[in-house]
Amino acid sequence: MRNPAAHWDIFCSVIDNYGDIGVTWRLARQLATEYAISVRLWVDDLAAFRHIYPEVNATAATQFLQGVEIRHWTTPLPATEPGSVVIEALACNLPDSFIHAMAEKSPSPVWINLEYLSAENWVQGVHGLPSPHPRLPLTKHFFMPGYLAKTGGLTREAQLYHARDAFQGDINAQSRFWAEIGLPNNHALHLRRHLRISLFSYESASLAGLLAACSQGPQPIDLVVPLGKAVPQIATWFAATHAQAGDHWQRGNLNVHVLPMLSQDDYDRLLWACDCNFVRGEDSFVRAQFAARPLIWQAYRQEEGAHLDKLAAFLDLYCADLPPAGASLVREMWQAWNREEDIHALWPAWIAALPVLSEHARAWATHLAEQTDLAANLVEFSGGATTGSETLRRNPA
Ligand code: TRH
Repeated sequence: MRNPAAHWDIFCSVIDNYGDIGVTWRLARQLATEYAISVRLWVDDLAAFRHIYPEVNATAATQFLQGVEIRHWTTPLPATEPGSVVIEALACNLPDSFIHAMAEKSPSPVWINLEYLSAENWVQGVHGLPSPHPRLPLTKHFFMPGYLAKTGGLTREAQLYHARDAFQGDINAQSRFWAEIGLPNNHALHLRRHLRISLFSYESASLAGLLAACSQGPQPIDLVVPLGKAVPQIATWFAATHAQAGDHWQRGNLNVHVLPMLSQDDYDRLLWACDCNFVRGEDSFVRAQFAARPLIWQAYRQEEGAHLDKLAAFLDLYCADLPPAGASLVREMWQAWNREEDIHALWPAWIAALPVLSEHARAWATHLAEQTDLAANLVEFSGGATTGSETLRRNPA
């Protein structure tokens, strides 16, 4: 039963890539599905949104998908009554007209500044801090996603681990999935002892070393690559003149399969189905952690190497419970990948360590599930978004 009185606005400005819309779309869906909140998601770039959710109409001013009202964030913004909670996601800066409408509302909306994810310690000191508006009777609150106790947690739907375990335990479901995306199914896979690895990365000087190591390795590898920034570089390595979804290239023991970008839910299935996942940025990184599979993360490059601080902070958390040999291998591999160094020499040790890394990845995913998720923390922080009528509570979904 939808709670019409509890109405939230989420604003997303697509900077570049897909993380901004990836993070906000996932959160909006969860709030609508699990808390019956009436969510209005404002997005300035609907064309980018379509890449991760093809059902989006890139020209519609308003559309309703998966229980979320999606509004095209145009400038000027049409006059709109703000919701009881307003989430300004990933430093997108709300339109002034909307802020003034918020100031006229009584009671004032709960104004949340949802920041980018970091494992760094300082995040705990900022989470929840108020930031009063200099002129208007409004206060914005910092809300920091994170892995640590005093943070807002991570977006994790209630049924995610159940769906993951059902899929990972069902070889027929996996075979159907591989067939749907145009790859040989599992039975053939097991006969050929192929490793399946997904790759979602930025351009990188490390890519050539990875491809060479896979090609020269002793085990056949299917490298599954959704269309994106790495594909042109991979095509060049194969001396292919062009690259498009459906292309397959092979050299030595390396088979590369180029896919279209998948829906977020199909991309989850790809992460669950593979033996190892290269991911990037924020949202694919979190989803790969939930997938309970070994992963290699490429942080989104930032000025003065700030992304390397984020990398180091996460490695401290992730490697804490790894056996020393595994911990140093993960640190070496991730740092080399983020510094765009050659990882050719590290690759055989990485492949040999997959059983240990897989066990750790599952333990890490289990650990993450002990943390209250971001949506639950947002609802609780917003006073359950009570609107005098009822406090929101999670649907069993
Ligand atoms: O696309 P990104 O590099 O986005 C980045 C990061 O979020 C970074 O933190 C931010 O500062 C920058 O944008 C502005 O990586 P990310 O975060 O993994 O987002 C990708 C989204 O695309 C994620 O929601 C997963 C989704 N996706 C699909 O839905 N289908 C696919 O096939 C693939 C490969 C990704």
